[in-house]
Amino acid sequence: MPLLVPETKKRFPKPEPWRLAGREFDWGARTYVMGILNVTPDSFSDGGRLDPEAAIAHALRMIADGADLIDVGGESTRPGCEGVTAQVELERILPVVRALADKGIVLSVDTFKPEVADRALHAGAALINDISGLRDPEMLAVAKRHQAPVIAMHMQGTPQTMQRDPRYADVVSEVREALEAAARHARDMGVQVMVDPGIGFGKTQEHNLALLRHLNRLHVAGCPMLLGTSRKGFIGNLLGLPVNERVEGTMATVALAVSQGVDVVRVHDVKEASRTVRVADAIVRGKQ
Ligand code: HH2
Repeated sequence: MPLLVPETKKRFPKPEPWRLAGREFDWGARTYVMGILNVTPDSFSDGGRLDPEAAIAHALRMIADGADLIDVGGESTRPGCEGVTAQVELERILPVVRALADKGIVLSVDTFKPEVADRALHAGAALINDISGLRDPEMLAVAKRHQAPVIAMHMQGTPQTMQRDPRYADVVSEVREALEAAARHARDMGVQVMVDPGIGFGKTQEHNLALLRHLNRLHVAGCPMLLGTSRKGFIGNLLGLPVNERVEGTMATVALAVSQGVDVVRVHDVKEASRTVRVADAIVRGKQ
């Protein structure tokens, strides 16, 4: 039986595999699961884990549940949130990054501040997750210095301004063009890049659904793609449910992401996502 290869992926060669903290990520072979570790008092669904010991324990649980890598964040980016200084962000994440990197866990650091990325990479993180889509040119310089890849996420505006009146003539084409530009920019600097359409960042309900419907059209040649839908507001809007009851809605998006060739899913509910991905990969990629 022929493998069901997502349409857009057929047009592109498989991205080259990446090596992160000694582990190979063979894009296209299967879907990888990124567990979310927010070391913040105010993240929208899992804030309140400021104690390093509790954060480390939670990360280890996610690894045991099947996470391939952990995304450590020290600043909430939920719409309208107050920012924190680099110093505060570093105090929150560095002890956690050091402890988890010592255990050989592959870590990304969720920050748009080059100084925070630099210190976290020194402490053992393997890649940068920049929700501002590489807006600060210093971020690529940091990545290049450490030979670390970056995740370039799409966002109009900033977390403080993004929810006000987002406008797109054609959201899918505009997000794809922005991702292509960010990827070109990173590659010109010699930095590996993963793209992410930035679900929920400066987008309306309709924008989010259109992007999810057309993930196939958002691939950028040679770049793996990450998707972050976990427990987000658009699921709550559809189901009328609070953040702690959005796991089934999240898993619907995870399965559909696999069918459209997404390479990494960023989730809070790792056990459920690992199981969903294994079944979806077996169907879509013939991977058992
Ligand atoms: N979403 C959030 C944060 N970082 N990074 C990428 N690459 N893609 C995403 O979709 C994404 C992200 C928001 O979710 P969360 O971390 O759960 O909440 P908060 O920003 O409030 O800490």
